[in-house]
Amino acid sequence: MTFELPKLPYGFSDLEPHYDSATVEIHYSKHHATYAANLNKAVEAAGWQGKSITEILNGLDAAPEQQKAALRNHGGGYHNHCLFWESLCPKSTGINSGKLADAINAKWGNFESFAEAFTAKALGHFGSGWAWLVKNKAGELEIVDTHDQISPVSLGFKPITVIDVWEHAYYLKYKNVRADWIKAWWNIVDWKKAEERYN
Ligand code: MN3
Repeated sequence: MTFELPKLPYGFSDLEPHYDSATVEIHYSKHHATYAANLNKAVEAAGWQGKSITEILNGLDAAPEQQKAALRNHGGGYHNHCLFWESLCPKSTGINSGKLADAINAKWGNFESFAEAFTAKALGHFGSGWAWLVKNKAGELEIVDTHDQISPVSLGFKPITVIDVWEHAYYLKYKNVRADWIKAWWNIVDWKKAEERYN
């Protein structure tokens, strides 16, 4: 199996003004594409053709020693970005009802408290990485961050939604001000997709 860039569910400019078209285009067609290309090289070198991306990310311990880092970095980079793009939409509907909304309210009291906690995690992440809303092995929601291209799948979590806080994800528009990118991200979160993943 060759891993390919997934088709974006919107055009490069459709997330404006919250996510600028130049960043979306470069982020997708350069950064994400490079992870896909390097993942394919690592898969071939490891003789791991035919495995799915989740099989790869769940099975890193068993990877050939020389390909382990490449599979972790490029496999994670490939899959994290697939999840990231799928988690966005031109106009966020918010989340008012449904099982995910209930679980968020049960864990954090209300959506605002959850949003505060999630923003704090994304803002506080040191260096390159990601902040995630995940379901843990016990089926409970958690907010976690991962460094570089570590995948939450490799850590036993089921991803629900995600923000990329590498500088390449926001520097063109938001420069060094990660807080502004996080604030903008809330306007383009696809909660229907998150709900689908949660269920
Ligand atoms: Mn990125």
